Amino acid sequence: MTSTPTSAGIVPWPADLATQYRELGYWTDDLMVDALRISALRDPHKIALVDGDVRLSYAQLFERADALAVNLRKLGLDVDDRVVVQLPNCWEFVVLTLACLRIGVIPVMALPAHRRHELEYLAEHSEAVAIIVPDVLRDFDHQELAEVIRDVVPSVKHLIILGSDIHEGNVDLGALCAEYSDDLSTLEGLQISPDDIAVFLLSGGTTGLPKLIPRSHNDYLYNLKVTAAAANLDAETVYLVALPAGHNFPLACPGFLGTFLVGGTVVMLRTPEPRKAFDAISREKVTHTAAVPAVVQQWIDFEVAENTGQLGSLKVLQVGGSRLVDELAARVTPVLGCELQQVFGMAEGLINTTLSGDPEEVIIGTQGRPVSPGDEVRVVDEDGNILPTGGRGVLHTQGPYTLRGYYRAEEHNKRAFSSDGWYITGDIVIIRPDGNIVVEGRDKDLINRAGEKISGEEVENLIYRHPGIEMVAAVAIPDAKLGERVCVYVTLREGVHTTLEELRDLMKEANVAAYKLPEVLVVTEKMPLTKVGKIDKKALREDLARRGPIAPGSSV
Ligand code: OOB
Repeated sequence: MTSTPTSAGIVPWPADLATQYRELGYWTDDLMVDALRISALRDPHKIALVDGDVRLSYAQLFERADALAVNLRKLGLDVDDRVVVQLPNCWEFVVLTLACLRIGVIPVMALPAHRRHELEYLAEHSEAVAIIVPDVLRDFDHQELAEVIRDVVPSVKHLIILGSDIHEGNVDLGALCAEYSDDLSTLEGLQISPDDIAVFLLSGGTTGLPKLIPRSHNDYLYNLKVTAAAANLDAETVYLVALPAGHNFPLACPGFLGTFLVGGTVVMLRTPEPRKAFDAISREKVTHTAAVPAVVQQWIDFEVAENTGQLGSLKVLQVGGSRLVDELAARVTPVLGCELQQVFGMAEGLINTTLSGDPEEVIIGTQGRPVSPGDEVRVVDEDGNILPTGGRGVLHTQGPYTLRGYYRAEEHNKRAFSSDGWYITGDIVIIRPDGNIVVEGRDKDLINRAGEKISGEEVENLIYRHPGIEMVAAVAIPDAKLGERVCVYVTLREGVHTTLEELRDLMKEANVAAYKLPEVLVVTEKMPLTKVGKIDKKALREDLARRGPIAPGSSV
């Protein structure tokens, strides 16, 4: 691979695989935005993007993206600069993504719930030159937080704010999208290679803070193509973005970018809350959308209770992010009247899906199979042996759109990848003889709360700040609504007491995303330890199972 500006800290694909991916046509050496622009040129008057009353044709969408790109260049942003993006689902998010792709600026896709703890680290680790956030959202002052971060992270030069209350010295994102210029010369001749990084996604992260996942133009464009084909997207598709748009799933699997690739229409909605989502689906005649199992549960309950009949246009509901239990899977088509597509994916790359036309038993009982013939998967036992078909173990993968290493994470990469460079997913699976994968559990220190991934270690590090805590372990407690919640086990120093509230307050003071706060506390006399002296989380999970249901908010 040639040395490109982003190559520092990036692990490239081995040369032989890269050659193979090109020969097989997976990598086309196109830039993402050039591929997307073809849809715009095909039918410029077609509606590309809907956000409430805002309706943008393809021509208007790309005009705004160009305007923003020119204005970002004017601000001084250059190829390979990184910007931390934390925006709600809105048309500006889409315009910004396209503008960044156009000028080789790399968005770091933060999540709406992230707070100082996460954002400061992301800005620092990516050496971001700008932070792009709303002024105030859901009573939280994002602009103020961005100012705090700018003051402590030297690389951050610009705060670009969405909203009406923009402080002096900060830049108005709305104005940057609206100030057109006929002079697009600053967009010409930029040195962007298709092997360069197009976006940084965030890993769920099993150790401490989230890792940055570099996605190149070649790999991510291919990701769009294969997932769009697997979901049967075409120019008639109306795709609803209801999950946070910076997540790989609604962003690119196929998500809003995949919908543009085929010339469809994207509808942005700020929340998957059933009443709003159902109204949007019926108003815009949405055909495809993506949800996590916790949202599916809400939608099914809502439809059963209200009998809305609003989902007549919906053809495909993609469900992924965490395991969809078979009982819920079986209710999707009867209650919501659409096809179910299970999606077992990861921001790191590999996407598996069931396909339309699969037997019902496959759609309900499996998480599907890899979307690309270039995806390689294997199942490995505890001793590192590759198991024969049907064996239960950890899934390893490599392929044309699966990363070879996290960004600037040399030590972590040694553990997250096998010696031959395959990504160790940490998911415990069975691959059936027909190729479909069933996710049975996981072998990674992570809590999956309604699709949001929480690192056990990160929670523990924060709770260890409490001087009275002797030992702490964060584990998943099963939950009917969200799949899992965070439970912490603690042992205390002599004479110390603590409460769930106190530990939650401690984490709030550390300014972490609220979804990471523990919801159940178990105070115990003694932590179970493994032979090597580490806390035995398997024993803790068994202990939780023995205790039976514990309501969220409880201490026991
Ligand atoms: C998606 O991506 P991430 O990066 O937030 O999380 C990946 C992890 C997987 O390794 C697995 O542990 C879990 O989330 N997961 C599932 C699942 N889909 C994801 N576990 C069981 N069943 C499923 N269907 O979550 C993601 C990215 C792209 C598309 C869809 C989901």
